[in-house]
Amino acid sequence: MVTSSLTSGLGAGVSALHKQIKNNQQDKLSLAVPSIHSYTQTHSFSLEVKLKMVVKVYGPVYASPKRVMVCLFEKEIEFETVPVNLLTGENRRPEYLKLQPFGSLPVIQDGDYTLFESRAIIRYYAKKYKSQGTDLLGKTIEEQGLVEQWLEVEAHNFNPPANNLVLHIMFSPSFGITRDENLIKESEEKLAKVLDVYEDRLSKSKYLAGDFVSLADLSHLPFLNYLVGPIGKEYLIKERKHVSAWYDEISSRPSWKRCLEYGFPFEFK
Ligand SMILES: N[C@@H](CCC(=O)N[C@@H](CS)C(=O)NCC(=O)O)C(=O)O
Repeated sequence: MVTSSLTSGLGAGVSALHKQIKNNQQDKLSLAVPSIHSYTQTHSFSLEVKLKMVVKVYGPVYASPKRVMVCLFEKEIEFETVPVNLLTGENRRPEYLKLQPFGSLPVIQDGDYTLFESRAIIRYYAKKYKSQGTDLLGKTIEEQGLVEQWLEVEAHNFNPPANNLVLHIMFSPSFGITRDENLIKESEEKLAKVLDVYEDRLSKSKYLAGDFVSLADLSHLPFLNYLVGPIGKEYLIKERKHVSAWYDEISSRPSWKRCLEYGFPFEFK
């Protein structure tokens, strides 16, 4: 989206720019704008042109992009989404691989700044807009350390078994993966042990890093949502009182409800 405001006389170049802005209401790439999120240029003759670049998030129906989107909503960062269909291999096309050379979702584009890896993206925006929207990083260095600790736990302890369950129960037919019952059983056992640690932690604090919601909590939402929904593992959450209360709390945030409106790769109840 491009916005402009003019307050006085125009030079020829500026007039041309204004005309171009009017012709490019949606910031098409033909408009030579600076590569930053939001830009305000004030000219000596009181002309103010505001050019606003909207963040693009690729693949909004999938889980890892939703990890990014929930944080963007919390940070009140405007974004638009670009559909990418994993099931038809759109993520293997050369244009997509230029943005994300491993072919995974998500990737974001912010002007000409491109970033992939969902947790790198959420850390980037939580730092860049620390004082805008919800502070998701913690106030003190100690709080920030705990946010980082639990974000790492999500990535390395929670996500691998949860991801195996999702892949083998939900996606195996569409991705041509042979459903591996042993892996499903083993992953569920691993995940149950991880959730026992969470139960203990959440009996002592409302959220993972303390009494404030953070990146660490929100980062769990996409795969928790699959577990309680299409994967049929809701009992893993519900049978743990504190984990259950935590899930209810974070999944009822308006930011997450807005993510759900973008839909899923498959229809499910
Ligand atoms: N570590 C990556 C993992 C992303 C990921 O696994 N994305 C899935 C969608 S939720 C995907 O793109 N899978 C297809 C593929 O990697 O080829 C991140 O967090 O961004």
